[in-house]
Amino acid sequence: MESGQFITLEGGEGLGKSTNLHFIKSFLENQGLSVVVTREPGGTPLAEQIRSLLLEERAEAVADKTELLLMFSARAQHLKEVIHPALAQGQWVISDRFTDATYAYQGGGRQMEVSLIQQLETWVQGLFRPDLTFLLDAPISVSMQRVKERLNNDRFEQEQLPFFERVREAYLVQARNHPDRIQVINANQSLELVQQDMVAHLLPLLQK
Ligand code: Z5A
Repeated sequence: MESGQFITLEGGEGLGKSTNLHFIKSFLENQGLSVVVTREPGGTPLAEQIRSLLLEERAEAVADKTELLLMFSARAQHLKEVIHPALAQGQWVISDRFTDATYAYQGGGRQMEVSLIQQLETWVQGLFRPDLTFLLDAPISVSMQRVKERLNNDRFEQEQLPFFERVREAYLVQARNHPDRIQVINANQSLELVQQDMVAHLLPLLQK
């Protein structure tokens, strides 16, 4: 019987997932909770190897189906080794991305069939879903501005504007389909206001 809570952070590149992951961790630890932070793809030694396979630039084109299956392979390992054991011990788990990213990037960005993703989600996760998801949302221009100074762009960051527009729209569709779980946060405001919004959604979870 799982007793911790599972929180995920989602959104386009550079919108503050990593920054706010650390804020949420400190906030929860100050409430006396034990917190595990992790990320997808990745989170275990094997899943981190899969992450490298997925993100590295390579001469061979990666087939969309290969990419989708690798995302779920890494997720299966992550769930078994990290997420489920931590929750079972009463720890709270915060993940930088989870399955909503698959709907956004593989479903929206790569335009793969959503029903395929739904089938894999059910197969790999059963009924398991995050308790709370923060979707950091802003116009693509904001995201581009924040990441433009990076020297090494990964395989996803080399995509063109229409890809990122589709990713954003697919994330917003997920939020409309799961309004109780996914909280859309305006990432185009000061960090202070972003974090105020997050706290407002974390407080009810603490009362559960
Ligand atoms: N992927 C996928 O395709 N399918 C899947 O199922 C999964 C993932 C799980 C790796 O993700 C890639 O995997 C990702 C999707 C794909 N593709 N890409 N690209 P990642 O999460 O590791 O990589 P990322 O999206 O590029 O994350 P990021 O660039 O590290 O962004 P971030 O964590 O959201 O942002 P940040 O580092 O916290 O902030 C960026 C900068 O903005 C930093 O200088 C901050 O100080 C600043 N910042 C943040 N918030 C603000 C505000 N509010 N105001 C001003 N400045 C701010």
